[in-house]
Amino acid sequence: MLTSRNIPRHSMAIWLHCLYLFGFVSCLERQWICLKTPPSSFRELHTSCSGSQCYSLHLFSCYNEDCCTLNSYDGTRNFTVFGRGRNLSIVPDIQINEASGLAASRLHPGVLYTHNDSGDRARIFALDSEDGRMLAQYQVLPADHHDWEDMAVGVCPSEAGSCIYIGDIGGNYGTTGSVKNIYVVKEPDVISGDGTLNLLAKVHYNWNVYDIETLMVDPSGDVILISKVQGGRGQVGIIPSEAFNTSHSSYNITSSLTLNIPKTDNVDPLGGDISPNGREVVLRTHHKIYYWMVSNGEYLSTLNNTEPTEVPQINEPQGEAVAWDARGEGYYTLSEREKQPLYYFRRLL
Ligand SMILES: *[C@@H]1O[C@H](CO)[C@@H](O)[C@H](O)[C@H]1NC(C)=O
Ligand SMILES: *[C@@H]1O[C@H](CO)[C@@H](O)[C@H](O)[C@H]1NC(C)=O
Ligand SMILES: *[C@@H]1O[C@H](CO)[C@@H](O)[C@H](O)[C@H]1NC(C)=O
Ligand SMILES: *[C@@H]1O[C@H](CO)[C@@H](O)[C@H](O)[C@H]1NC(C)=O
Ligand SMILES: *[C@@H]1O[C@H](CO)[C@@H](O)[C@H](O)[C@H]1NC(C)=O
Ligand SMILES: CC(=O)N[C@H]1CO[C@H](CO)[C@@H](O)[C@@H]1O
Repeated sequence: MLTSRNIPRHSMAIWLHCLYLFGFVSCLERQWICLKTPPSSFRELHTSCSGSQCYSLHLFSCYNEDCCTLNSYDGTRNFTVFGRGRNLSIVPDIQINEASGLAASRLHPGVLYTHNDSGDRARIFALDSEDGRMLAQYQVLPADHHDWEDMAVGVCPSEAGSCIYIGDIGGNYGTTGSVKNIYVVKEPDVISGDGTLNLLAKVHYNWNVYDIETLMVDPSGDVILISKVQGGRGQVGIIPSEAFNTSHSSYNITSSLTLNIPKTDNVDPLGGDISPNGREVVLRTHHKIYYWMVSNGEYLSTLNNTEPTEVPQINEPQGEAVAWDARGEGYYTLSEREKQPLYYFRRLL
């Protein structure tokens, strides 16, 4: 909302076509105008009203506005400017009490998928991204759930369509580390009730790392895994899309590169996601979210030799999940434990 609660940060002017009702502002048309000189604070420059509809020119700093998106901009775009996170809602269903992965549907606008950490059955949940409500749950068949730690949505490996990739990749599997399986199912046609998703492909990978909590899928269907290590500088490995060619494929990851993030005080990273257009990566550790811009699909080398930009995050009790929205305009985070808030960080420029 356009209130003085907006913390001044980025200078711009905005034309709004707004409806003022009972003290709330709802903005219909919006157009950004870039300014050369920063305004000192939020200021309403001009407003003209007819009935309950108003057009106003505001000078303000867009930090956490709720109702306005970018329509045009003068060219010098900084992709790494995201708003302070917004608590969209808590996820009310108590079955979702250890959400360790999160991914946005590419088929069903406004739907997010999640799953519990180790201890649950082989199932995923579909959530409403606006109010966190559980819309449906799906059993994945045949599949086991030892320690599912991340999921991603991307192109299917062998056929057209949008698929969900689920990683049984965590280190909570007995004394031997992870079971090292990746399951692929097609996105459900319908989001409702209790359903089943049949396995489209499964890869068992061999890789000499113990624990993984980050699984990402790029636009070609290649799967990128990052191991979780003390200090956070895990290994980045890749399983090519072609490896998902039978229901019991196996693949050996024989080379990997070291993740380039500032050293953390924990065992990191905890989750990541590639944007739908493949050009951006977000990755979370215990206390930070990092962002990379990636060109030409060079994920491994970029994650190895480019320093990331830190982007906003909100401390969560046990946050492991991060996911781009289906249009790549922002990212969500969700924490483990019951009734956690779903946060959304929207790109501002
Ligand atoms: C883009 O924005 C980020 C975050 O605000 C900032 O750290 C970075 O320096 C900016 N880059 C450019 C080129 O202005
Ligand atoms: C998030 O918002 C919900 C209401 O939608 C509220 O119940 C909850 O307390 C909020 N949580 C935090 C941590 O702000
Ligand atoms: C499946 O892909 C793997 C890895 O690319 C390859 O070695 C294997 O020959 C393929 N199998 C089939 C049946 O295509
Ligand atoms: C993969 O590694 C296993 C041992 O971990 C080995 O038995 C197998 O031959 C390897 N497969 C390929 C294609 O290199
Ligand atoms: C890139 O990976 C290599 C090989 O693992 C490693 O030696 C190097 O330190 C990494 N570079 C960075 C900046 O992390
Ligand atoms: C309802 C349910 O099965 N929830 C599970 C979600 O995952 C956590 C984490 O391991 C389990 O403890 C819950 O039982």
